[in-house]
Amino acid sequence: MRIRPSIYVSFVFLVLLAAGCQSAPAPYGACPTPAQVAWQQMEMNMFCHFGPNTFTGAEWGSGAEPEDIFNPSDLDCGQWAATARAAGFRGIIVTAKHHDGFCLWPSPESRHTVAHSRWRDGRGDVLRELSDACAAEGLRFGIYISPWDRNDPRYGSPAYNDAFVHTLESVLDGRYGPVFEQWFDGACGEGPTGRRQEYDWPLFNGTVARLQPQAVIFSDVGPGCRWVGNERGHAGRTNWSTLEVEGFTPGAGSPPVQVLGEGTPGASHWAAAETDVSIRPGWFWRASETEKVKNVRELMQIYYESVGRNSLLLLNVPPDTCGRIDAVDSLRLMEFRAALDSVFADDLTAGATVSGPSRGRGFAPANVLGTDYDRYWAMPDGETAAVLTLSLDGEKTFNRVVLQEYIPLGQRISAFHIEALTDGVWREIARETTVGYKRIVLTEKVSATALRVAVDEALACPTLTRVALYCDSIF
Ligand code: FUL
Repeated sequence: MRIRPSIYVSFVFLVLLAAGCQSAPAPYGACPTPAQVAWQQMEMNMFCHFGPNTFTGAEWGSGAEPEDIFNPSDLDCGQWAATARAAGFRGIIVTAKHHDGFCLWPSPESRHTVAHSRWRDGRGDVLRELSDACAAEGLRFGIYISPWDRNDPRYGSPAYNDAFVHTLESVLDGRYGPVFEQWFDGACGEGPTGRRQEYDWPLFNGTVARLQPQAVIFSDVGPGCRWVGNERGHAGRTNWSTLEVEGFTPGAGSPPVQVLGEGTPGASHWAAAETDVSIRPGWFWRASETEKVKNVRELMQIYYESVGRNSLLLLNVPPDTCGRIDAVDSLRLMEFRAALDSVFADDLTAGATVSGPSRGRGFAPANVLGTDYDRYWAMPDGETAAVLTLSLDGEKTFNRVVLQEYIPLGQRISAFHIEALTDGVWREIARETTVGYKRIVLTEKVSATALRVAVDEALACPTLTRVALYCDSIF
């Protein structure tokens, strides 16, 4: 006997209903692609500014530097990658070509490259060594290529856009393996002819998408992820991963920096914020700035205000003239790692129980405990406020509350507050707006036996995949 599909669907629905199982909420608004979710889960990556500026001390090279100026005495990309991995970074992005136009690989499109330098008799290739080193350390490999080029004589004419595509092709065609992020700087200054370029962004983005479809493309306005709007290391306290991009372009045509820092609620495009900041005052290594390497307190603050505010952190740690990460920077990174490990060692929700409303079986409040990202709590459709109560396993002292939404279904929560139960009295300890992939709420030190997480407003029924409590006694 053939069962009609509609009867079959109704039957399955009735069985699920009888079992009390609910379906997942429908995705809300703009949602991240699986590649964007995987990118956000990296949380911290290392940025490496390296090139002629490392040897001249300039921040923006003129493009007229002789190729021979690039001559690292002891390039050791294995040391960059080992340092990055030990510090807890998940990937490295290198300035393959900065504004001076010098290419760290033998680009066939240019004469201003490692192949025309005396370094390793013109046979060196930083991208080859770094991509191999990243693969060996289990790190993902990313590329910064500046469209602004102060060396290329074609810059300022339509021919440059085609040349730039060939430049991209010679890096992204797979010869250096998979690239997880393509970083496009919005800067658009004058080239050697004194002219500015009209960038063909659809052509550039299309080239990356064609050659490395999984790569997340960074620019002021995405399409993969967006600039956070400052280089000081903090995202907006309110931070939506959605952004209105209609009518905007990278660079001079980008949205105001405050919008970049906060995103746009309910907008039609997903472009989460990336916070790029340097461990040193400048982007490139300089002996004179070694004493100004940021201290652990500053790095922790940057962490809380980037990763802890629904942003990815891209921390620049520039290699020196030897071609190695400076020992001072490396030591600081290890101290930073040790601090993170000590703060986040013990989740004080261990042994807690959670009560509250939910969508039903499969989406229970208890799903906010534990680290399985794909098990989450959710409310029924149309219900946009709810309170979860955590009964802690005895009295716990904490000052960091970590919340995480299940972003594959979109970012939803727009207002929440937290209360703590101390000596039988409930007291509000935080009132904030967005959560997103990860929110670390900084509170005063609280000793409590129970916690209420109240979602006050959401754009659609809220989800939470994690509530965790920690005590930071250092900062
Ligand atoms: C900026 C550039 O002008 C800086 O030199 C640096 O590369 C920074 C990450 O982006 O736009």
